[in-house]
Amino acid sequence: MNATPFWGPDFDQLAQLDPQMADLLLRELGRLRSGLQLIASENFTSPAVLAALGSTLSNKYAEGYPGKRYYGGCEVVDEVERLGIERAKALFGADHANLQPHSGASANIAVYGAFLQPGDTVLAMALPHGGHLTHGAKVSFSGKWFNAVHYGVNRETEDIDYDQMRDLAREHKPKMIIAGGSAIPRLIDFAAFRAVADEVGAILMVDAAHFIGLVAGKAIPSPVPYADVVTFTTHKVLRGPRGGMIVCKAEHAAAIDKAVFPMMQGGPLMHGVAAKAVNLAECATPEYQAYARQVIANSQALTSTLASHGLRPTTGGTDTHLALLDLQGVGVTGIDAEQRCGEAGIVLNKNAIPFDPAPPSIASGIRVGTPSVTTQGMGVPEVQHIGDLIARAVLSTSSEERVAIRHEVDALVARFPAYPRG
Ligand code: DSN
Repeated sequence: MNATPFWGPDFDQLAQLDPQMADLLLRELGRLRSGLQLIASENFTSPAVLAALGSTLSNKYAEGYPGKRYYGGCEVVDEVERLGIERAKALFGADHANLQPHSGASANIAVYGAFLQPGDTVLAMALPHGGHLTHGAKVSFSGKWFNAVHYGVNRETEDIDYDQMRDLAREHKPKMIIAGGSAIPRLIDFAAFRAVADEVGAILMVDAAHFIGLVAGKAIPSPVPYADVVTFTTHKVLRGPRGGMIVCKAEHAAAIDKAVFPMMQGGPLMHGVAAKAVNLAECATPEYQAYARQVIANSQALTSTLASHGLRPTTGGTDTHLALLDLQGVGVTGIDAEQRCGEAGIVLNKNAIPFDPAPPSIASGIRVGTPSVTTQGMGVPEVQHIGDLIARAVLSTSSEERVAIRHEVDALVARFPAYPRG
């Protein structure tokens, strides 16, 4: 076995103690290195973040918050968490930050817990139009325990239907309005959401999971000045460890902290909190800002190339790291496109498009994103090439064609390796 560690010498110990697991970790590293990773919500986090994740902070129970813990021995992790909180407040210009949510869904659950009672009304974007499960989908706690009302996109523009959102808010008087989702290629008008929330007396929550990295890199406008509370995951464009975070206005700080712990979670994952803090320092650099701008330039170039091959971008394009492509014009389903691309070494996901006639398990679209390939150092010429490869794979009719594309993918990623060998 070729044990090539990138996160520290402990890999050799793992390889000795548990070769079976070590082999699986190396296989996954090999998978990341060998294909094109275009899932819009994924990225390659740094060795420094991985080092914090693999640290002995994993051992520590630290229920509570810095200076107010339920366990002894928290003097070091108190400093870790304080450092992370200060970095988050500075990076996002926020009054308050909570780094403890284990995930984006946990962060969202905490916000419901902080502001709502079961049965209260929430207004959010419909999942089939680009929303999220935790925004009131029937199968989620949010749809089971709360009265969720949904706005969608305008049929013509395919962008958020702000008129519908306002009209539904006036009609249903939600206690909370949620902006954000998982497949929204365009910038969101936070001022419009704020105006409606103020008009009906609702809390405004922005779920910024997908685009917070672009905000951190100052490449797009921030929701923080407009929202009562902003939730996000830390592992998408932001490029941190897998996890969640909340920033909010000072007046909501106590309610948010109490909702994360003890209402929704127990002990924080302090290795994850440390890794989030490391990532926040990385995001405060000019290099990260250049990265965020390049993610968008790459996304726009990729989208234009795909459009030139007949893969239609919904809303006509993208302002962000992701695009949603309608494949109906080329007569291929989302699931077939995902499988064909997978065979060609291109990892992406099928995705419902607004007003999709196909069920979500089949879908009429695919979603592509550029966070990972941009981390690898690829620029516009490379993503234009990737656009050609995706189109060829989607339109391919034989395994032989897809094997030939796979060879071109191999050649491209060999020039831009993920986790380069030292
Ligand atoms: N699963 C994430 C995504 O892919 O967008 C959202 O939670």
